[in-house]
Amino acid sequence: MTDKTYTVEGVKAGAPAEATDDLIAWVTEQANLAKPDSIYWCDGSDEEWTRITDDMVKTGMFTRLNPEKRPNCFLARSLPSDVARVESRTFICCEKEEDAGPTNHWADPKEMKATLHKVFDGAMRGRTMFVIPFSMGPVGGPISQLGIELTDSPYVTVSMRIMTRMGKAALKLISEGKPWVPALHSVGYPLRDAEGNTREDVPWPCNDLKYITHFPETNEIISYGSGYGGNALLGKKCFALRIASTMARRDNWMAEHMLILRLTQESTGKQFHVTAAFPSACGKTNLAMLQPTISGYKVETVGDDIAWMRPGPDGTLRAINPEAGFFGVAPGTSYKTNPMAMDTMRANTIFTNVALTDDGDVWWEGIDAPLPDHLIDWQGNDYTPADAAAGKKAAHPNSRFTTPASQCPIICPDWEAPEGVPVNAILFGGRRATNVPLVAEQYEPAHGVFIGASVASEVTAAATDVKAGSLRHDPFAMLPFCGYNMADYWGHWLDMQKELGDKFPKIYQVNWFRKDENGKFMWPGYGDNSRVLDWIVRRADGAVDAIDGVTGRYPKFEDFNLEGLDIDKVKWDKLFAIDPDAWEAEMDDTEKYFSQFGDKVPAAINEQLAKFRERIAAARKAA
Ligand code: GTP
Ligand code: SPV
Ligand code: MN
Repeated sequence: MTDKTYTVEGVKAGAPAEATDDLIAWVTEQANLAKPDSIYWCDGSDEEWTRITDDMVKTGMFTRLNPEKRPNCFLARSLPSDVARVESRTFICCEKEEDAGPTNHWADPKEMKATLHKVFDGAMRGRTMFVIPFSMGPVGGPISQLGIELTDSPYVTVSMRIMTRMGKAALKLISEGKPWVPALHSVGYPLRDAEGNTREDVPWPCNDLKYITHFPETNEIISYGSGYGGNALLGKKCFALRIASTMARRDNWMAEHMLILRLTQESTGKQFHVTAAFPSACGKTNLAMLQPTISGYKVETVGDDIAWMRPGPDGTLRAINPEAGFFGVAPGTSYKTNPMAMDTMRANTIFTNVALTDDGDVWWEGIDAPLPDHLIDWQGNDYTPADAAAGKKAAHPNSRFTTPASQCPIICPDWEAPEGVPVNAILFGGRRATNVPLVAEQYEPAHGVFIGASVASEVTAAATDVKAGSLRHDPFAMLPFCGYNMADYWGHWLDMQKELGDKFPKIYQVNWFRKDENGKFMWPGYGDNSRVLDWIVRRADGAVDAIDGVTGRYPKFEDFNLEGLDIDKVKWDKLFAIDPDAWEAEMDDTEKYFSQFGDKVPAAINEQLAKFRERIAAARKAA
């Protein structure tokens, strides 16, 4: 596309006719700094996808999978130093440090821009800079937003084609003057230095020095040094969560780390929409594509990771999925645990850091197929059952599939409805081996916000620099993703509840991960989580009572559908057991956690903490 020409570093470059002068000026400025050899404007076409992926196969960045088993699918292997988000190198750059808050890494915007200017100087030498216009949410929708990512990574470019609405239609809206978020990205591995010395490219270029930076006051994103996931696909966590959460606060909406699903009650045809926030790698994709094990319900997927929610004209809260694809955790995904995800990724999918079978298919720990005699592991080495016996993993624990949402067999017919779906219930969960019961309903709206604010979860492999397995606070599953002060964010939730009144969805705490004294999960999880949804729907209908408890309102054993499960009253009581001492300790810890936010903690949240302590005291007395 070379309808317009302009000059970069004294060299003529082209742009499509829709590119405005402002946009060309911005692209030119970044190109003069990063100094790519060429600039390519993406149109989002199939032909473009084929050309770029063919090229990547030629250069060795991609391995083409067996076209008979996985048509139009590719495998990428990253470096061990670049396998997940790096929270310690993620920065919120705003004028006042307190606006980033104690849970974010803060940097002064001017100083950070100066630092980035240095590392970006010449960062793209020897490479192509891709210009990626994209829409988060259906193009032109009232809740949707536009952006442009500049990147020197073809991997990022083709991934953005799956994860966002990328190309011509988004550019057209930008050319008409719609606001857009600039997002600059480089892997930080130029192929030539300032003196003209060259080096060969590598299959996974990146840099040991990494910066993932956000400027919420000017809606800008700049990312350097990583090519992986949320560090590099800037529409996802950087835009749709960190920048969008600050936009949402200013503009009265919500940007959340949540899946969205539709549950249809087959007997009545009634639809019920649920959103759920769980920390990274804690089961959002699984729940979003749930196959109910009880009869009478159908689940359809709207989104698996991010929800943008706005009050609709009828006063209900409406949610859209701003993404167009799923970037899902591969290990543990199988026809047993998530058949719909397995079917989604049969074609047109990018696999990153999974193992390769001798017949050109993929393999990972927990997939249906047994461990073959030979594999190529995620680092490109031979892998045999002896390696497995030695405890080595064939696929990286944070290996992922990048796949179009439209291919999901149970994608909701309204998943692209521009005005979103009305939300009826909101779930918060995490991996909790102890303390937290299977399900609890809020006592009142502020209690719901308290439930979100006090989420803690065992850390997974989704970030490289946090100790896996340890328990950490992850309020609203937004700890790594909130673009402003976390306590102000709780205040924003309380404000939204006030605005919507009775229409604001009821909040539930769930935990699929409680373990017994032998370290075994007590709840079967997966498809059986439909039983929890069933109870929530019947609560909404006013069809069942609940029992008031310490953490919230619990189902009665006799009301809950346990048909076909090996769960008697004894086991059930263990799933809901409350140890007052353990909860006292947990509340002490929560209070200490809250105290770092000082007087920013909303009064309503401190009140909920006090009420919680009263309920513990009452439980002690009753015991
Ligand atoms: P991000 O994409 O990182 O935000 O995470 P996610 O929340 O979408 O994670 P995902 O659904 O991919 O989580 C996968 C992990 O959760 C796998 O290890 C699953 O086996 C596990 N998991 C999901 N649902 C359940 C469940 O109901 N019970 C148990 N025990 N494990 C589950
Ligand atoms: C998460 O870590 O919550 C993810 C994966 O969804 S990434 O996009 O890499 O952040
Ligand atoms: Mn996520």
